Amino acid sequence: MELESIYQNVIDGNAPAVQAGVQAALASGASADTLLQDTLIRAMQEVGRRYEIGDLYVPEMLIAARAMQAGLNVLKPLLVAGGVQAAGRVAIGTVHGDLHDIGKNLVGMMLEGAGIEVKDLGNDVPPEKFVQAAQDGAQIIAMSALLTTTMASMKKTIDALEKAGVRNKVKVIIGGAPVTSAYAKQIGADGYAPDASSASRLVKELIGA
Ligand code: B1M
Repeated sequence: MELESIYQNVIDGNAPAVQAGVQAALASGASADTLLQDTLIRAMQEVGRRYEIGDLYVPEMLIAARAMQAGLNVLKPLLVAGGVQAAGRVAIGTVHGDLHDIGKNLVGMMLEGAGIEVKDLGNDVPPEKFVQAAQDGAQIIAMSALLTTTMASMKKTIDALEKAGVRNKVKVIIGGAPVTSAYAKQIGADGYAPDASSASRLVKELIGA
């Protein structure tokens, strides 16, 4: 019941209620994983579905996203707990032209939980900023895209890394709802992960941690 009301409050964009609901659910024994997968993520999927059929509009999608982020902020200490520090260095960002950052934030949290140092470049990140992060010592460049139209920025970023002479110093991984492993191969990325926990496994594999 408590979980259903959190689910509904995400859809309704009621951030304070989501924050309080997640805190209460944790206190009464719900697991962070259940809250994440079965409640917060499921609610955002429903928001996307309603947007698609014209039941919700962009402003409502935005306040729902803020409400989900309020829940994620409560879960963050649990998702990142127990990590051994600095098993590797990752620079993560949502690519140029793309403002969606919840999935990217979640991937960043999971990586931190796996003991990886994460530099969050934010959203709408131009290729030059990823290049700078590679020059500053990131071992992995992690790019997220939620729009089919912004996936092309991933290829542009890989081209920019090559042009700057740092492509061979870093591994590049990509993800986000419209992204596939076939696309990763096509643009010459080193890996693709469909969700946050597999992103963390992939990073560990690539850096040999
Ligand atoms: Co927009 N949006 N949105 N949106 N939005 C989608 C993505 C969309 C699918 C909705 C729909 O039509 N059903 C659609 C994209 C269609 C397409 O191109 N294929 C869409 C659209 C069209 C738009 C606008 C163009 C709408 C408009 O203005 N007309 C506009 C674009 C703005 C821009 O970016 N330039 C827009 C705007 C927005 C808001 C700003 C209102 C808001 C984002 C707020 C924010 O992020 N701070 C928003 C939202 C909330 C969504 C939906 C509803 C939810 C996205 C989300 O946060 N999901 C989304 C519909 C949907 O996804 N069902 C939609 C929860 C999150 C945990 O999942 O991000 O998929 P996700 O991340 C997952 C995996 O993908 C993966 O791991 C995560 C966790 O498991 N992953 C990675 C993500 N990045 C990864 C990186 C990795 C590995 C894994 O390695 C590096």
